[in-house]
Amino acid sequence: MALVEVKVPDIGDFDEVAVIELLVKVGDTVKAEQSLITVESDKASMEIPSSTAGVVKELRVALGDKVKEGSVVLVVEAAGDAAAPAPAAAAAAAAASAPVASPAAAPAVATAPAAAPAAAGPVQVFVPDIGDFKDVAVIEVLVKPGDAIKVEQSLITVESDKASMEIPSSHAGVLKELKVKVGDTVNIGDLLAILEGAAGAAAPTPVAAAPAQAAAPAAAAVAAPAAATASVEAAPAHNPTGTSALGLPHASPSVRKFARELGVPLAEVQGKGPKGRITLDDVQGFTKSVMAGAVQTAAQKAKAPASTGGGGSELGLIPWPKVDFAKFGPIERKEMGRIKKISGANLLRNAIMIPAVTNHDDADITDLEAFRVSTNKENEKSGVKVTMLAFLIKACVAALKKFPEFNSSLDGDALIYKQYFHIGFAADTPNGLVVPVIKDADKKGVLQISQEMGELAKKARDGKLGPADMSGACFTISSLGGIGGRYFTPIINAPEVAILGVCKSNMEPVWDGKAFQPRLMLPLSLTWDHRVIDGAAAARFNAYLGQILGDFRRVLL
Ligand code: CAO
Repeated sequence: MALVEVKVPDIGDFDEVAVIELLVKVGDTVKAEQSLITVESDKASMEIPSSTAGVVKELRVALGDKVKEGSVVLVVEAAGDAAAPAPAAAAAAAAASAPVASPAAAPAVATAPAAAPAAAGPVQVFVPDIGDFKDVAVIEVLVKPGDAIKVEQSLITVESDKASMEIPSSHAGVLKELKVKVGDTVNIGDLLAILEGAAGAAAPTPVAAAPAQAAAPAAAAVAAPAAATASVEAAPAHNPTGTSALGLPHASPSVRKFARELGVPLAEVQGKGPKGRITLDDVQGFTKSVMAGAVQTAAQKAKAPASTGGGGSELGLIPWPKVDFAKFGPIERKEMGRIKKISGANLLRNAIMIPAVTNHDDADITDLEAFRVSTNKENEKSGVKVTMLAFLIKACVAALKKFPEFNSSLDGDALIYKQYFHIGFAADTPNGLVVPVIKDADKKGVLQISQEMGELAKKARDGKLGPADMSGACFTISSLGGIGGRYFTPIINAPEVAILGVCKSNMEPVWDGKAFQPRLMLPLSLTWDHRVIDGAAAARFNAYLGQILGDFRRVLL
């Protein structure tokens, strides 16, 4: 069994390109033509194939090493005599099959549109010699009609299974027409673009093809300067974003192809290779994570409902737990109703997007409750019951007038101050939570508000509220007073900037300076948007509400 040194074939001007990926390791059995390493410049990446089949005995390059034509990549114990060409022959064979242009490229350069000194009219730009590549796919278009194009500026990116490269313009000028699009396949001599006002030209050298052209004396004179520049910048730049200079994710052509076949969005794969490069393992790992539900692609997230079951990972949160509840006991699954789904999505957005703070306070409503009870007694026959919530609505209107930022909404960097006073109130219905709105509460008395509330609450329970009944609120009150509880933290009903939560009043001993007095205390919980309201203003708002509820005559002031 012969030991064969596999060398970097003719990569022409790609002098000292960096090894960015090792695709095999010692002990691996490799086939002839199998890719061994990936090298990369800023405009092309390519895989270097094996010239012979056999078992890898020794790796002579490491990641980050610079290689050039003739550098020994590894030593292979050849599988058989026939497959063990002499080192020189191996290099030649590799050169012929390598994903770079073969020496045959030279004539093409000579026949490609030659330098067109100061051409004034339209100039055609053709696909130059791209060596052994046939029917390569256009994977990216880098320019658009109207762009001012410089000589050597990359126009498109093409990719085969072993290399990707940018095709530069042979001329400068304004791009009049691009003759290819993503998905097209191109070959040497295909018309690529038409430029206008073209002036000055360079050799039409696709970067990866340039080396071979440079190897041909006729081409060297024209092609060398630009191609040499490209290869000097060959080392893959540090790119913490994991994208190449092209804006493409760093990945070798074969990895790109693999990802395409699986439909993996490469831009979403975290590269764990050197300098964030995406490896085959990364693509496989990403695919497994998506299949296991641990990761969602951007497309999946876009489709997921903004509810507990679907969203979350876009915020960097761990996925919602999936539990087989039936394992623990009998269950019944019921779809949520329409209102719950809609209000759930709104609540989630508001809870996440608003920097909300809640202030808790108590209001002494002893006298107000006595007044309410006596009023209801007097009005017993009218059929309208005055509720505590109606007083609260009036009290809130007074507080909104005194603290106008509570009656505002955010609009970008501006605040919209409303000069009307529409107050929403949360109503519990068999179908879920709805928020009917008392319009122009500042212009209505407590009796009228009580009556309207009763009507709206009935409509809500009957599922008959229309959009007009539920729109336009400036501020919302959520009262659990008829049910119980001490305090809670209501969620702001965007685009409002505050909400008042009210719980059940209780008789409590309150110190009056001399003795404890039994007073009816109403727990208030004011949640406010900290982008608009400060804590001091919130405390003042609550204190003012307390004063009004303690002595309702203040509403008249
Ligand atoms: N403290 C003590 N008792 C109170 C009270 C309070 N803060 N508020 C109301 N009560 C009493 C009422 O006086 C009434 O008693 P009586 O029947 O003896 O007169 C009883 O509780 C029932 O009141 P109510 O709830 O029917 O009337 P309301 O005006 O207080 O509320 C409405 C109307 C529609 C807001 C209410 O029915 C409702 O749906 N509340 C739930 C709101 C809600 O779900 N909020 C949570 C949103 S966040 O998930």
